[in-house]
Amino acid sequence: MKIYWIKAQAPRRVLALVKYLGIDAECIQVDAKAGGLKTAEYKALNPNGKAPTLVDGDFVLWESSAINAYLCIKEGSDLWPAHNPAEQVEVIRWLSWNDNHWAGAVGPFYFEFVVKETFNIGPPDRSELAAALPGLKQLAAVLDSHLEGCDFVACGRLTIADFQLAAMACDWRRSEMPLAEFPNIVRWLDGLDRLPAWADPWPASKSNEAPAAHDRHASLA
Ligand SMILES: N[C@@H](CCC(=O)N[C@@H](CS)C(=O)NCC(=O)O)C(=O)O
Repeated sequence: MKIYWIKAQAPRRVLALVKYLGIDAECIQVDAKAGGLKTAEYKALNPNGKAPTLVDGDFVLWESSAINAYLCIKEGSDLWPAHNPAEQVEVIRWLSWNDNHWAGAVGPFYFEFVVKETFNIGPPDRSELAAALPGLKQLAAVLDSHLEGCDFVACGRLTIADFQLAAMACDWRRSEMPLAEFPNIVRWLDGLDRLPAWADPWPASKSNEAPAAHDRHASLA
């Protein structure tokens, strides 16, 4: 099984799960700056020209949440509750909330402070963010109240929804997201950071990494 990745938030969700579950995958880093995501060969796998992409034999899959569900099904992990419909829709609810609301609210901050630096496209422009503040605070209030007394977003345990929602928000301090006033979100993100697979999901070298299962049973306690 191959996973194509770049050092960015969407592939991070998948690489964290690969490491957390100790999956024996060949993780291939694509050189995005050299145009590696836009070659005809790569776009034949992922027509979006984005990462991550999973290739498992003849099966090709893109979109980090779908890849993570696939990996959990394959590994028999309840981070995607394949056999529990009530839990499944709970996870889908938060994946959907992320893609339709939360990602759009944290994204502008993440772009100004993280993406621009990663791709060397200039300094952050804070004037772009003023208009995004009220929307982010409104959604953060929803998430913060949901996380009251909970360490995880769904099902009372770690699921792929946590990796999905945390992928940009985890950089809130660096990105100047106004999350300090939302203590349950801060507690949740700090808890995730104590998972070695989340804190450092990146394979050690450019390709052919098989991450160890050393923290498969890590807890957030
Ligand atoms: N919704 C997609 C997002 C994929 C995506 O936007 N990947 C970004 C990195 S976070 C990328 O490959 N960007 C490079 C580019 O667009 O050239 C997923 O969750 O997999």
